[in-house]
Amino acid sequence: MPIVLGLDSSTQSVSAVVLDTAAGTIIHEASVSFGEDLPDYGQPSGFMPNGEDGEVHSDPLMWLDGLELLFTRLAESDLDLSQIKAIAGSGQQHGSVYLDHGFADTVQNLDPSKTLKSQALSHLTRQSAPIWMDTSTSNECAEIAKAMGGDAEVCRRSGSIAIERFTGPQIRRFAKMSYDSWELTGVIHLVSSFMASILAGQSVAIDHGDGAGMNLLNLAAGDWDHDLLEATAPGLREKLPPVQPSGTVAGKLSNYFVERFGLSPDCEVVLFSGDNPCSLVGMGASRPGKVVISLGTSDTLFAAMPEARTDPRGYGHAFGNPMGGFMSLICFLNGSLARERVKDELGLDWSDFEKEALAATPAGNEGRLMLPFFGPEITPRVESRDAVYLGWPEGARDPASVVRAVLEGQFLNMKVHSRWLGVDPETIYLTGGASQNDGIAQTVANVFGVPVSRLTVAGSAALGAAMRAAHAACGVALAELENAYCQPEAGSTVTPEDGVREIFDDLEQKWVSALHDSFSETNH
Ligand code: XUL
Repeated sequence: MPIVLGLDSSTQSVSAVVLDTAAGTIIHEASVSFGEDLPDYGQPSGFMPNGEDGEVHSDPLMWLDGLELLFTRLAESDLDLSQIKAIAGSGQQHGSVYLDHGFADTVQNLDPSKTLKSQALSHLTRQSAPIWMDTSTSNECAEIAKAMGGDAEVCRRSGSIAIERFTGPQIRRFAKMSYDSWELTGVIHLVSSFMASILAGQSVAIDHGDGAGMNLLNLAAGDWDHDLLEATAPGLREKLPPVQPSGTVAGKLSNYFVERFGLSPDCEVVLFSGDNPCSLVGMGASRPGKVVISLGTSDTLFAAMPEARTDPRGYGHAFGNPMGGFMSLICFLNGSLARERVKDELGLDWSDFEKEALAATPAGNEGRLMLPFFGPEITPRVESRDAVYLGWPEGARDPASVVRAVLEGQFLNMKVHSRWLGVDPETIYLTGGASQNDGIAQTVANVFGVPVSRLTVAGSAALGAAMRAAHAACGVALAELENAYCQPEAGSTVTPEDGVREIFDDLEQKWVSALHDSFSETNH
């Protein structure tokens, strides 16, 4: 059985995992951090700081430089890259790249003696790519909803109400604000399909998993929705790649990677998907039954669904499940950046964060609570500029209780805003950078009142991508891959502490009242 490569082009880094599916092992992992490895771009967290009006953009050329550096590192390792039979990937969702009509030709004829960046540069009709953290498109969301006869209709067709970070509203804003550049645009790619196009040496399709995060795909039809396209921007149909099932083999690897890094000309490229759909696969959760919480730049909660169910309040989304059917997803913007802010403000390092702070305070924080929204939040939809602290004596916010409060506040928020799924999980599967932290896992178990399990691999998006490559291009059975790669780490399961259920039932009520008292949630 074959050796396959999974890539993950995420907000802060681009990373790789290589699987030997015959041995059932991970044989290599590598990563490039945009902030640390490519500091000249001035994007320490992978996006341009200080965007105006809620804009958050990244430089797509930085992603290409990152991809190239990643392959350089892979080629310098002791791996024989010519053994890789298939590649698939994952991309941060919703981000969009705007390219001219010449891109398709250039990508088919990439010159191995030049960098990717130098060849893509002149084809960008928009120099930067809006990413999922962008909240600048409230007007466009309202306009799309109005044209469609209301948000309920947008949700019924696309699986989500019109959402600021989703690609359709972002496209509309670009078409409105920069019509000349819009007219020059020949193709709009998602991060996933852009990276896949570079690898496959052709402008490839968008997959059902990531395509559903655009407010443009008709979920039931599995194709672009004519009315949503019309409501979004003029001439949009001609600028979108086709949509295809996630398991589609796009073609052979571009000669660029063969010549430059020694990969095989027979290596196949499978369509990339979004990071959450890929994580669903990497967590062994692509068949219904498991609920996953992923702790990353954003935190997400997701589960496979046999049918597309939508959130009546508009907070959750239905996406395509790369293995067929659908998945639900709820995204929380104030994820690891909020946790890091607390950690930095209090001058802690990660071990303090976990051990001292949580050990020094009781579950439930003696009723002290935080609404942990250090910036705008999308679930719930609040325009916050700082966290709200309740229950501390004046001027006496000790660091330990603040640490506990940010974690309990984040997980209470997840619990409250995932009820619409109607799923009572028996176990929660935790992934993402912060999931390795025992204190954080314990807090999730306490707040949700169920055991928390962790898998051996932290990067479930790259793993899921690699599993998709093995399944789609090499015919390896999903069950076999799940047996090998998606088992809980021995001894890693954390169960709720005794007697915490009542404490958190009580705290949840207080937390919900505090939310209503402090913010009027804005919904369009
Ligand atoms: C999901 C979302 C984020 C990004 C992070 O809707 O916006 O989880 O996918 O990369």
